[in-house]
Amino acid sequence: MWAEAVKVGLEQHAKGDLKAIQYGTAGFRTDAKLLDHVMYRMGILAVLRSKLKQAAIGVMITASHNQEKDNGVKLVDPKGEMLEQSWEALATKLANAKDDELDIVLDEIAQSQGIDHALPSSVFVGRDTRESSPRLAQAILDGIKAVEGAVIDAGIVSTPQLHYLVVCQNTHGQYGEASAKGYYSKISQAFKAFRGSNPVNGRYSPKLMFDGANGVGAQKMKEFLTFLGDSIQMEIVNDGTQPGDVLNGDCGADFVKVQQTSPKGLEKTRGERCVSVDGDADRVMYFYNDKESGQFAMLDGDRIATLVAEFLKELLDQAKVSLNMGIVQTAYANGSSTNYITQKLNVPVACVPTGVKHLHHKAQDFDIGVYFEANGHGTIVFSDAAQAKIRDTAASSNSIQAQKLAHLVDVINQTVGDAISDMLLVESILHAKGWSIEDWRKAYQDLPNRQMKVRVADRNVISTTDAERQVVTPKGLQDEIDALVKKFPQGRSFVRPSGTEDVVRVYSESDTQDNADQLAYEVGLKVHALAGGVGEPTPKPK
Ligand code: 16G
Ligand code: MG
Repeated sequence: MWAEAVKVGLEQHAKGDLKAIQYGTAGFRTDAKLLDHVMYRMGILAVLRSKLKQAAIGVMITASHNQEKDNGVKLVDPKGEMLEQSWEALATKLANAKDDELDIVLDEIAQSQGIDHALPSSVFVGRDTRESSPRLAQAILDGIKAVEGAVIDAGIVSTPQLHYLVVCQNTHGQYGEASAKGYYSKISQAFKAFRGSNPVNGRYSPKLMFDGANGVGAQKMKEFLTFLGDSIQMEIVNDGTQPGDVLNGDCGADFVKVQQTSPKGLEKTRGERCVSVDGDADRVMYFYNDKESGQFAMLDGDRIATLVAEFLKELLDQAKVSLNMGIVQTAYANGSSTNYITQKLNVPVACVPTGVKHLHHKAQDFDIGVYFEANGHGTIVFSDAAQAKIRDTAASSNSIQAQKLAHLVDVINQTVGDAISDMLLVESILHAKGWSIEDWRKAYQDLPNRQMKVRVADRNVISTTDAERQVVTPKGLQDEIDALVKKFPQGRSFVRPSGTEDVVRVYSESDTQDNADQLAYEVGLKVHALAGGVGEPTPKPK
């Protein structure tokens, strides 16, 4: 049956002799010019997955914080999770099948998975604002159509909105209404109910600056504001409407995090609370420039995790609701944040490999799992029992704290990290505490750190263990790193192959910025020497 079904689409969306591509941490991601056939095939695969799961599946077209010329695609599983790992391999196999063998590979997948073609399917397709996205969305729709799948074209949405739609659909509206309006209404109502009528409290002011990375986040934030009314006063910059605006160009959450500096348009702010989101609005970064000195200060995913966990803990205690809570981080979490969590908050903390799927999965071990990557991706997941307990307590007691908790649960997009929902969560907490952004930052002092890339011939020669904190191969590299780390006060460093770019990443922290830079540099040299470095090593820090 496949040969006939895919015939028309194959002519239009041929792979030809394009080179192989791999389903990585966040799906397929590369130059948009190389993705047409991949999209067509992922449309087909999404239909198969939907038939297998008898549930709606999501397909999101985005390359997140990558440059405008790139694009990508990721599949969203029925409960909003990232595509199951065993299917990543099937996706890779299907994407790389020769054109004239596509029908055979499809047949193999369908057979091995026991897929019943007679069953119905439903696929939500969303896309970001990239110029290539409409064309690539069409290739996906063609794939879905080829195998007679049912499609819901969500148009331009943020990645977290697409996850939300899938979950709403699959819970038959229990999680919320499966529409953009449903998303805005649910979150904004909960936000307003939590906050009450006065948008000002103590040193908290509802004014903030929003950097939309010239992407979908800016568009969606504007739509959101019509629901939020005057509960927030926001100025949006980098909204993608001005000539010369470039997606993620010197702006956005990734730029702010990696460069440790203000994005375009917000360099001159003084004291204002600023927020950056990334190209598909699933990461958020807070920052400000000091009122007097102009010094830049950033509050990243680690800060959000500690703020949220501490606040939830207080509310749970006050509401006398007993639930276990844990925080999930990756090796990129600043050492100071981990110390703060274990020593001050007394909350269990787990470390997992980079990538949302690992964090999300681990967070489900707790009644309340707070997970954040330092890069600003994260959310909070509540078990069904935890939600029921919070709602029952809110309904049956006069505890204002329990009611507040119930509202907060609805501010949070539990389906995946969501920059805008996370931002509203942070705003809720700062408001409740009457805190300025400086107050928030006082909790602990970040250790200076540095991230760096090293180009190597094959990044897969590096393998790691212990949640990426230890190198296994190449042999000897870990001993070298250990020896270097010992030379630096409060030194820590690890290296890992990137899942999204053809590089090895180096991370270091130490007592001063100079030391962190020097440690990263020296570790980078070792990687270059022992792992097949290409070109010149990174120059010595100034
Ligand atoms: C992807 C991941 C993100 C991770 C990043 C690391 C998802 C949806 N996204 O963007 O969680 O932090 O990759 O990139 O899993 P790297 O492997 O290139 O360092
Ligand atoms: Mg993103």
